[in-house]
Amino acid sequence: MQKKWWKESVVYQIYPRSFKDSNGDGIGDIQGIISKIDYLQKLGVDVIWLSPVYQSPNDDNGYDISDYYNIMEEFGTMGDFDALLGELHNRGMRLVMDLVVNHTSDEHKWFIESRRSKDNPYRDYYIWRPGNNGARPNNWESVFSGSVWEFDEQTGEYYLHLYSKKQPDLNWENPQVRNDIFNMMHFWLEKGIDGFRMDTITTISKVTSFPDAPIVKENQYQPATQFYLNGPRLEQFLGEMKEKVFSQYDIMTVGETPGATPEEAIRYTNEENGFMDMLFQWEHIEADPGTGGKWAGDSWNLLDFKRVMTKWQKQLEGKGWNSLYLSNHDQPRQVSRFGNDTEYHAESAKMLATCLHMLQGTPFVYQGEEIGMTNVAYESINEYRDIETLNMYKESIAAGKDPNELLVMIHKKSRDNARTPMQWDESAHGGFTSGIPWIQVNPNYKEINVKKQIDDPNSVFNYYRNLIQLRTKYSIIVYGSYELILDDHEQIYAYTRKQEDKTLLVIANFAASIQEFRWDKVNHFSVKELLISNYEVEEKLAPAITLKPYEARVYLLH
Ligand code: TEU
Ligand code: CA
Repeated sequence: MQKKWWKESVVYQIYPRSFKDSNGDGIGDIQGIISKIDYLQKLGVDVIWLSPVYQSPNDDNGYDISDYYNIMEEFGTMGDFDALLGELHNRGMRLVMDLVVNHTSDEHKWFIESRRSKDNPYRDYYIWRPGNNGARPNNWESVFSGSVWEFDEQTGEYYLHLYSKKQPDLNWENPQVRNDIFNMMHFWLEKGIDGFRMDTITTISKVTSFPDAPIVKENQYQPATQFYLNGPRLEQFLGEMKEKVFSQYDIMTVGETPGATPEEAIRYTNEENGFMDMLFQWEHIEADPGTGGKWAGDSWNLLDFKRVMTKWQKQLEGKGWNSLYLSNHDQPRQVSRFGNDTEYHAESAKMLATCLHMLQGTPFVYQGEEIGMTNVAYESINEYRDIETLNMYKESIAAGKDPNELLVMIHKKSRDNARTPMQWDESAHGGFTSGIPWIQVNPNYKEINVKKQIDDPNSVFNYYRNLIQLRTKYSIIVYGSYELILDDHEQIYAYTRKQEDKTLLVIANFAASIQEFRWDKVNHFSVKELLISNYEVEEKLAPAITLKPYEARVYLLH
């Protein structure tokens, strides 16, 4: 297996709007990020992934870009951006940008031109179709509710938008579109950025006959991922991107790939002829992302989780590379979703981190995760900001659903769970802003905040710090091979990592109850070191040990 800097790194994702406001307008910004680099360095992460900071009307918080070559005014200037990049590089840290090229904003100059007339030179930059006897071209459902087609009066045709109607999909079939995108990527790479996180990259190739999707649910519009996920020309487009752009730089690339299988992942990420370094697989966080199953509820259980993680660990081993994440700006907070955000808040936050960071792959920490930030439950829909949440709510209310039931679902799954302001201290709005934040802070900021944790050796923050340090000291954590043990245990996730004559044993109790860990192979080993644990425990490892609620331990054996 090749050694690579991005395999040895830990990535920290910043959602700039919610990270730190420097000028009191209630919106996080680049100067705010710069003011927290010391903090990030203390945590020990070495790669920062910035969610989009490009110019945008913010229909989807920057994932709708109106100018790829400029910084969003609310976030600062290109000068601020250059300063951030310089500061990070001075400290030996790296910066990865979000690459959002499945779509642009409808306020991008290409789209403004495109919608003007059928013979405009930019017409084919987007996907236009005539109506189907006065109806929409097909029945595909948008990820953000409603149809994927929006009628445009000016030319009497419909344009495709998989996401919001203010996010028209680019037409990747058009070689000029690809060229313009590749040039834009060079612009940022020439500035010296260290890679890209590629937003919804596996949807750029569509089945261009746009057939109706089969009816699988009671709704006017139907999920149609089979016609646009991993589409017919995807690998050709990615191959071109690699040849014309990626291959010319020493960078890190990670694709967002909902619904990808391990087979696809190996094709996309293998070291000889893959297109990207790693991808975000989805199986462990959403059983059924393609059918709008997100709001339907969680069927999460530990046996499934172990099975899915093990499948990805084993199948990619030596062939591709895993990214490791439980949280991002689109997902609920991990401690609320998979752990226990009340009685065992700190214990379960640490346990989840241990379990994830000891797997093979590159760990991603989402802002606030390192202090155990939790889901939020606003009482009124008026406090929500996320377009996906608001569209779903409107559509469901129109269909006669009960608003209280909808709020329950939203409390569990809304993307705004991850987008409440970063909790820096116990002052107003968690120290995020001196003004009024664009979205309300989680009311628990007085208990959960950076200031309280930073000097407390037992805090979640310092646990993350220790975990990240371990990675830099023990190459077995990066490169060791993975083996699941106690396969059928319903509450304990335990596995080993092996490298030469060394073995790492990772034990994580996912339950709020006491569990017995019993492993007959213990006798084959002797304990070299207890590397980390989230309770005070003795170094020794017996064939049977009693695990406290959410207890986690990592042993180095030989
Ligand atoms: O998300 C792509 C994606 O697959 C969405 O379905 C996403 O999972 C959705 O948030 C589910 O709740 C990316 C970005 O991460 C997301 O923030 C953007 O809204 C989206 O692309 C459009 O750019
Ligand atoms: Ca600001």
